[in-house]
Amino acid sequence: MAVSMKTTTNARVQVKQQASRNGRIAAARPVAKHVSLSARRQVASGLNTNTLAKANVRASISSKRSPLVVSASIFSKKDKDRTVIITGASSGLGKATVAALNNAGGHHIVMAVRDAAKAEQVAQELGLPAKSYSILELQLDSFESVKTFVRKFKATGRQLDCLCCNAAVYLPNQPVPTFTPDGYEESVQVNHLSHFLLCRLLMADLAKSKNDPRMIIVGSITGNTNTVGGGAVAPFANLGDLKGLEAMIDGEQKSMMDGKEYWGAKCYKDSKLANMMTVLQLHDRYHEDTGITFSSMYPGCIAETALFRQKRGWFRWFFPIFMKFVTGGYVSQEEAGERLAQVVSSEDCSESGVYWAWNGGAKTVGWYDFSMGGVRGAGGAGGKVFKCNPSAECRDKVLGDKLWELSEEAVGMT
Ligand code: NDP
Ligand code: PMR
Repeated sequence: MAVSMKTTTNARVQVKQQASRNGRIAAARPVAKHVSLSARRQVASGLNTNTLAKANVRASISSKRSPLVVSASIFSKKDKDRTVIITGASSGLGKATVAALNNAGGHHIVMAVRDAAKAEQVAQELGLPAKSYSILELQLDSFESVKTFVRKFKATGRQLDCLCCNAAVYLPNQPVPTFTPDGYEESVQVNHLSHFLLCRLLMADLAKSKNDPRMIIVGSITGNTNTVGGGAVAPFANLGDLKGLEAMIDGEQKSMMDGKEYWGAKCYKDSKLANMMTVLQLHDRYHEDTGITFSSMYPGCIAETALFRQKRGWFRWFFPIFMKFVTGGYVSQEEAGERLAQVVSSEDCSESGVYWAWNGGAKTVGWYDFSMGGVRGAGGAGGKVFKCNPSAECRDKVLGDKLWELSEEAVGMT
């Protein structure tokens, strides 16, 4: 059922509805994944009112070390508390960012998570004061869940000051793709499409903020092919002509946005490229009218997070060592959290349309300088924030427009 690029939106929607009616998507695509996802959903319980007792103990991240980059002083220009939504706040970079913002003070954090019970545990572990956070369920493999999340957030009456799209999945070790109930390959929807929808649905609210509104989508060096990390290690991020995404919208059994054969690692890198391209599009389309600061960032290689859960044991053991002592790209979770917190609220990162990275690393922790002066292998520990140059593909406006339009179609905004 090939439909050309010129197919009208209505025709495309009809094709997709027909495909769903035929049960083709549901029947042909693996269902096991969905069973476990829905089981997880039963645990998650929507808006958490923080009724659990406050833990007196400050967790390791907030107490064992003093803030390195983020200190209360960098937020001193803010006139009142900022409300920040962070997706994937229950693990890795998201969790460390919550800790850093809590350290700095002056933030109410909305933890947008797939597992509310896990997030509550994290909040307890970090010793978050009860009024400084709330927990809202967000299943990024479902557009309906994104819409419900937005409705529930709006119902809280809070003025949004920053949306931080951080959650992601990396599925390098599976022979076949997993598909969401909406019919998209999992990393395409979780990492890119659902965040795209979230950004669009919260744009008007964010634009009302008088407290330095910001919208962030976390990118990565591995989606940026003008770097050693992204341009020298296959597979390389590349969206081709987006025929695969177009086919997915038409209800076809495609898993890669470029339309090629499934390769889990490439799906992730492509999704990161899409994240960074989306930020440039958001900046071009909305910055002038809304005053919102749109940013992407590469936090460094946070080699010990659960992102690598599909990798084998030896890789998870060796990867941090390799990143520390060979490439110099390693950064601890704590420091990565401070970096993202910087993009959330620091004056250092108030320019819009920028892909931020941190200079340093190889010279300070490695035996060989892969960093090529900061740009190519950028992201090691101890660095200073700088504006990183996105790849030519990332800056390709024609491709960016096409990605934007197809993403709108995919999430049902046309
Ligand atoms: P983690 O796996 O620790 O965190 C990912 C988060 O996403 C988790 O909180 C997870 O929830 C959440 N998540 C996953 N699937 C869904 C879903 N379907 N619905 C809702 N939430 C979901 O990885 P990292 O902290 O390393 O990754 C965070 C960000 O940093 C990502 O955008 C990643 O691309 C980026 N990044 C990471 C690098 C690294 O070296 N680790 C390098 C460059 C960028 P749960 O807690 O329930 O598992
Ligand atoms: Mg990569 C400066 C060199 C550099 C940097 C900054 C990264 C970042 N990596 C670099 C180099 C290399 N890596 C080299 C030379 C190799 C070959 C040995 C290599 C391999 C490698 C693997 C197998 N690297 C990886 C993997 C993964 O599975 C990770 C991945 O691609 O996830 C998508 C990964 C990463 N390297 C990075 C970063 C940041 C990652 C983590 C993933 C991410 O982008 O979020």
